[in-house]
Amino acid sequence: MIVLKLGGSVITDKDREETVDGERLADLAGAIADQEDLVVVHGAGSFGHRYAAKHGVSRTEGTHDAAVVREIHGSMERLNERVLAALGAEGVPAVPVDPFSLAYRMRDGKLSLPLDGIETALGEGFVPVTYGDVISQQEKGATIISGDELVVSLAEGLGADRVGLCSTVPGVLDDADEVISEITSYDEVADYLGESESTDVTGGMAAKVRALLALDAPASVFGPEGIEGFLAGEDAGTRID
Ligand code: IP8
Repeated sequence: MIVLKLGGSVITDKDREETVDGERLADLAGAIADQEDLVVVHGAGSFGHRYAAKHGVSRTEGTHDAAVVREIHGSMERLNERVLAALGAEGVPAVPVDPFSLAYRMRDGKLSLPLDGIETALGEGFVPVTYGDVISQQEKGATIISGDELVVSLAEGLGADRVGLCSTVPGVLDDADEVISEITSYDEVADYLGESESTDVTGGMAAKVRALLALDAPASVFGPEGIEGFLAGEDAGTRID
């Protein structure tokens, strides 16, 4: 099976509050249309991040304010609805998976993500669609979970064959802005990986590469133009293995 993340910056206009890039999302949904045995994860883009940043909530800084939790989660639900609608319009049997109701963090930050429901949905032919969100954490109230963390946890727990991250860039770039075709260790690329420029409470490319290197399954980071090739099993963007 495949775990595919649609980056928040890919499907939204990251600089305009709660704005979906409808054309881009429809194109991606079209590319996904015939894919079976797939879990989709999407990021927040101009939806969740700004509320999390406004209230100082991150992966490590929690909140006990329920109104803040509702604000962040509500924003992500609105984006999820748009993603589900776009996928549904292309005939993808997409169904929502709400991280706040499903997952929690233990006091040391470790994630608990039960997978029985997702596995059952997959077995019944659905395409579960989940997203970066806010979740409860022991002794911290609620903290942010990034889509990337979900990708890693889902890929490990579901025994994914392949993992794809559809990003705004065509792959991981070197200092001449060329796509690096393959990464096998973090040291190879440490010098090239900067931090994300827009409001992003969950870390940029460096964090993604580290997390993907730790996976058993091969992962690819590619731009929207690479999604069809990736789903067809071809090389796309940067392979991280
Ligand atoms: O865009 C972040 O998910 P990401 C989720 O995948 C929130 O990093 C709510 C900020």
